[in-house]
Amino acid sequence: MIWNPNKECMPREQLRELQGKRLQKLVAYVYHNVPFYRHKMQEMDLMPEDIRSIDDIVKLPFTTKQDLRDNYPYGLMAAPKSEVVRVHASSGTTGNPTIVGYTRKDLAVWSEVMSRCLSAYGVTREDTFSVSYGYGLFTGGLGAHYGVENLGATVIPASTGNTEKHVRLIRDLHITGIACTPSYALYLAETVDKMGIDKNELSLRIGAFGAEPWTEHMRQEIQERLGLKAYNLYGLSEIMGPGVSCECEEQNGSHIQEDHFYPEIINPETLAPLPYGQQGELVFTTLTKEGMPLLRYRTKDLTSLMPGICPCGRTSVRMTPIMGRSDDMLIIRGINVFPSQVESVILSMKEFEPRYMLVVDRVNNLDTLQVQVEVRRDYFSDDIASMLNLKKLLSDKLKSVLSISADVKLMEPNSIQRSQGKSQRVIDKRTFL
Ligand code: ADP
Ligand code: K
Ligand code: ZN
Repeated sequence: MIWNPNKECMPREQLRELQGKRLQKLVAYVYHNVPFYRHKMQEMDLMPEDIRSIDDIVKLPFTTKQDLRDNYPYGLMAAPKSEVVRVHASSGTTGNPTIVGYTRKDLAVWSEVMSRCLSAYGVTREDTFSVSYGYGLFTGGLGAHYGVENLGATVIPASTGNTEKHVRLIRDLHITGIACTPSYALYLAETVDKMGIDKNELSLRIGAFGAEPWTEHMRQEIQERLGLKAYNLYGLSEIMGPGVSCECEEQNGSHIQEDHFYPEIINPETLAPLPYGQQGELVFTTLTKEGMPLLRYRTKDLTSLMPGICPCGRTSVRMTPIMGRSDDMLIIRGINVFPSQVESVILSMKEFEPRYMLVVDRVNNLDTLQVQVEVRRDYFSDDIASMLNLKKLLSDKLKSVLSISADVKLMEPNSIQRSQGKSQRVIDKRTFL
């Protein structure tokens, strides 16, 4: 079912006209309300009137994650405080998280695009849908939650954790749909097995999976083990949260909600725009956002836009699965982790050499993070109790900075391999392709 055929199936020329109008309005809005953008445009000798159609978008300045950090917390907010009704945050490298703010209208748009995604997966008002993204500052939980409610299905705000209880709820409440990370879906499948429950006792039929890259192979495995159809759900907090793009029944690329989020692909080195079909960095302009609108936000996600119209009837452009990222950000159990976060914790403790290695793996379908770090000679000892203490101290600090737990492995001085050229600090044993 198509939730909003007027917008989702709009003829392309009409859509581009709408995007152009919305862009003009947006540029005037940020020029007057966000000093950061006004100054950038003035530096480029650009006035809002210079933007006449969507094609003029290439004249506008880019926005980066660093810009969000530099303007922490509210510097990029365009709406007055009285209009902002919700704030979300995602973790940052240096302790400054990036903050995003939403007006009432932004939340309505978010629910709308999430409902479009759920409809595309085949969710109806008859479904009982469990949201197992984390609820809280992350956008996953609440974002999916209000989309389900807005559609009229019954939402079960399960969040993450307490997986056995969740499995019982899935069985007893006849839950038919679930939104979570693909790795959590596999963990759920394992728990189902461990509890001795047959997948045929469950009524699951639809899964909305995202927040981290996943493969076709993983899709097959999740589908097989949970007895449902697994769909991709993509989004990022800076642009909105989950619902920026989603697969339809064709499962051939994810439709971008283009009337709200205008996508471009650029060469991440030269910043030159690339045509449909070519892989590069995905960039979004939030055409309708009021709280914290962004011009040409560089997502760091590598993908391509697909030429051609989808047989499902939607005219919005599709993106291919995310191939990776152009920066060093790792996604572990759906949470963004930068090696530099680990580094800053290690460097803050006198007991350690600035020598460390992050080993990321997937064990029993769940991401694991091991942090290997060299203990300074003066602090290294055979006393097990003191070593265990040190290990715990570092684990606790890492947990509070990363929001996920890491397995700390203390290493003898000089035991971590020195690299020849560019130092390699991450070994990611997971394969996404
Ligand atoms: P959230 O809090 O919703 O996880 P973040 O802003 O913390 O949002 O993370 C967004 C990033 O997560 C994206 O830029 C992308 O790298 C990754 N991501 C989200 N959805 C998907 C998906 N379906 N496939 C691959 N990567 C995804
Ligand atoms: K994420
Ligand atoms: Zn389609």
